[in-house]
Amino acid sequence: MLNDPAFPTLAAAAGSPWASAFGRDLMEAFARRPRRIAPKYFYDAQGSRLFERICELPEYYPTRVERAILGAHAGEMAALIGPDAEIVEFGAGACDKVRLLLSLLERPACYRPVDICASALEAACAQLRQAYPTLRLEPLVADCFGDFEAPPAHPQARRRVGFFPGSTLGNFNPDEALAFLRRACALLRGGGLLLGVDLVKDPALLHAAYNDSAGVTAQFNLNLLARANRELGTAFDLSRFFHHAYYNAPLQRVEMHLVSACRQRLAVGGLACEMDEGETLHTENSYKYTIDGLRALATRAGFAPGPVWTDPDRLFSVHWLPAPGLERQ
Ligand code: AVI
Repeated sequence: MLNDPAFPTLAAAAGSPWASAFGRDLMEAFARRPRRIAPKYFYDAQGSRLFERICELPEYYPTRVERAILGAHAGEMAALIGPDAEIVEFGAGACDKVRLLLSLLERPACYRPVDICASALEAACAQLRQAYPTLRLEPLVADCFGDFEAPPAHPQARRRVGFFPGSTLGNFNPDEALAFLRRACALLRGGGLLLGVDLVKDPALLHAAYNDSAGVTAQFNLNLLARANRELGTAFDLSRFFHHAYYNAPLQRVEMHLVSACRQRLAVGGLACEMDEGETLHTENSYKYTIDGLRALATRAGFAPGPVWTDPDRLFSVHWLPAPGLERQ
């Protein structure tokens, strides 16, 4: 699109903030209809803080329930991970759930948290260093969901194990989820993946989780425009947009949108455009899986289906997915 002669004004000069990935993707989002942008742009420092607050909300059950599952079964999980493992956490954020495992692992070779947000990763690693002074910590600032080049396996590691909690897999569409799992399977050959995935459930519970009464999810969603104002110099008037989240049952996903409260003219980089009243910028999908559906997807990606743990209400699931291949001696 950016090279499309029909949109000559979309090109941004090198060095301009509009030449950044966020700048280019935001321009592209407004240049076509329906308007949508990838949810990874929620996570600047402010968005990461808001997401941490979401995780503590009473309505947002995934964090609480996944934590309870990990806490109840960490011993079994650590035994499956085995000794001398390199742990790679995808989209590690605050690196807090891994703590439930770390102290139970046998001689972990190293812990490699990967996250796109440098400030969140730095803060998390400073705390981890205090709590686990002997742990070899090798953080990596990278978009592990894009063209992620994994560093070579740690020389002392017998196997590499992925940790991907929080149902972030649900933020990919099914093709992206399959592609991510295929890449992870190749990266983790001889080891495995410990994966947390949110389950299909009563839509009322989903609605409450993404429309919390304190309005934090709304702030998180609107932060995307606030971030554009900060980083790209746009002049989005946040009072002219509102948060909308609903469960799209046929597609098994919660959709988040920013809805234009009125007809408005917008300048997005070199692009002048309009948004009609009620028109939306689609900011996130959060797919929900059945246990069988997730196992079928993981199997297509090359993993073997392993044990699955869930809570008594079957709200959330954690899967151990072995990645076939030889482990190092
Ligand atoms: C990070 N991700 C799994 C969250 C989710 O539930 O899809 C992001 C989120 N969006 C709104 N609330 C939380």
